[in-house]
Amino acid sequence: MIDKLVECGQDHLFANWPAPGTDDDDKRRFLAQAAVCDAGYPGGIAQYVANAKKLLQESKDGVNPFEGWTPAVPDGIVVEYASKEHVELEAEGMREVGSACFVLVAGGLGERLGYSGIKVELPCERATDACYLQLYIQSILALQQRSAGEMPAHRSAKDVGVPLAIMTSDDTHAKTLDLLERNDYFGAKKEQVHLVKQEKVPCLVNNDAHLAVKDADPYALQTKPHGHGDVHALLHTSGLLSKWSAAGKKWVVFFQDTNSLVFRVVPGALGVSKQKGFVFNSLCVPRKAKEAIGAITELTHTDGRKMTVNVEYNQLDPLLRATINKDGDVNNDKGASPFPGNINQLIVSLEEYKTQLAKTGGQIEEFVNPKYKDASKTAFKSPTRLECMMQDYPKSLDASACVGFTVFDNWVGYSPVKNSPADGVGKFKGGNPTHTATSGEMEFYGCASKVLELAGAEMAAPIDFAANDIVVPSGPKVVLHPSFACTFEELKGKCGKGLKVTSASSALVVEGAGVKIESLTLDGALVIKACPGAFVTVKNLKVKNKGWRFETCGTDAPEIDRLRGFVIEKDETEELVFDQPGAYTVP
Ligand code: UGB
Repeated sequence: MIDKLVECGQDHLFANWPAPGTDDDDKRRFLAQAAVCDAGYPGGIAQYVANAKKLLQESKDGVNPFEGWTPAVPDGIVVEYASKEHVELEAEGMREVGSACFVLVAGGLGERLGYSGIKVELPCERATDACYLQLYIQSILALQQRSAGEMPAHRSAKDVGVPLAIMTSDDTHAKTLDLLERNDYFGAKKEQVHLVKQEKVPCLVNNDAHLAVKDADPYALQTKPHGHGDVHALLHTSGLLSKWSAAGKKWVVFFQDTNSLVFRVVPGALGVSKQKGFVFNSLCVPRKAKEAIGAITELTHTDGRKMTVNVEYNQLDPLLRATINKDGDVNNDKGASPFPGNINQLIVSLEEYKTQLAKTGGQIEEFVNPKYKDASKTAFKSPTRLECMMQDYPKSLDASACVGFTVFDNWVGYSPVKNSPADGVGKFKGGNPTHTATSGEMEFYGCASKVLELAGAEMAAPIDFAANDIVVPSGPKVVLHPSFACTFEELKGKCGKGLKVTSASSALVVEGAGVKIESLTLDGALVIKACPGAFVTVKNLKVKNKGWRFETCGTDAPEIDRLRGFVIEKDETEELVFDQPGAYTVP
């Protein structure tokens, strides 16, 4: 390890080492850490240092990564939720879902949110308190259950159904594993869930890519996360892709740690991938100018090359200013950026993906973002590191590869929880989505309510609700458990016309594939739960009770409540629980 480091110009690391016999255990500890970094990076530390020197030089020289490229608004597939086209796409997607594998990237610390735990353990709503990981796993299990007849024909007895891989990091691994173990994997088989851990990369102190040691410990390298792009190399090196391919799987669906709506759009988007033959399909939503989501952009080079890729939010403005719009990243007359926003829900075709990764080892184009002390660009304010992003995968593909994107509306596809209450206030004042725990919870209910409305239900209109100094629309608090319905058509067959929710303060929770609501008038709180095998028809039911109150809470409340700024007081709830299989009619 010492030879390796010296060969790539890291002599400084050993300059102050005392003579043999002194600090030997610390020296071994240092080399063990270096060996982990070496093994965790494709090509090892020497390759990392070589890549870093090149990128740091380019950064110093002010090389524009988009030199020669001109952006344009790309054409994609725009899907209107609940339209005839969408219903057909969902049907197509559901035929594919048994051949899908899911990958959750959850190695990020979520510094912007300021939560002390891991993001996937946060409840996405307080009505049932289901956390993100629970919602995701139960959504996958619901899809798996619907697709039982569509599983690859040659699957082996060992096949555990629709698999989920979770990329963790040192910051999130132990807590993620603990969350799964404590909750019995939320109903999934243990062998169905695979944890792959990304390693951090060494920090760099100068343009020669000298590695940094910690101020307080000269025998420890300073390291930082390398970005979500690591997921590709990890899926390759862990052998998961080969395993999934051997099990007859065809698609890999990537998603992020806190988007409670993602599974509403997965079946339709999978249908698009299948129908269009996309080897790479990014899910998008309309984007507001300057919103912190990447922009899908068509780039054309002066030499004739063309590609449709994500341009990250911090790069879009300078690129537009330097090329087609002196005002940069601004809204059009419809109040939106003309470029669709990448929500990093990606669907790739497994065979092509596996073949491509076998060629590249999963290496993704990297970037470096040093903060210089002064114009000489020789010293950094603090050590920097190389980073990579998972959405940059198509940059490694041939121009002939069938790469596309699918746009859904924000209300149905995208509601992340990324920002602290304080940052949320700034975004709210600027007229932008806040992406806070407050908006995340209300948008989750709002989406379910709107889907019911599209299915024919009469839902009370939302009213304004203020918490944590932001105002969000708050209609009926609807939670449709993943087991209830996977597609719009399935949902419409179970609930729609005949449902009337008369007050915005009402709450409706429905769990179980066997529930069917033929006619119900609700003014208050109603929870219906049916176990597998219980078929419950709700007919001519009227529920009126005191229901639930959403009350704002103070800064002395527990952290999870403080993040959203409110608590639920459940004054009165009608509960219909069916825990034995059978056929029931209510009342
Ligand atoms: N993540 C990891 O697993 N490992 C890491 O090292 C870093 C992150 P952020 P970001 O949809 O809202 C992305 O930090 O990077 C996981 C896209 O780049 O929440 O600012 C982490 O746990 C952007 O184009 O997002 O922006 C989380 O699940 C846009 O799509 C995920 O990676 C934006 O997300 C994203 O990490 C968005």
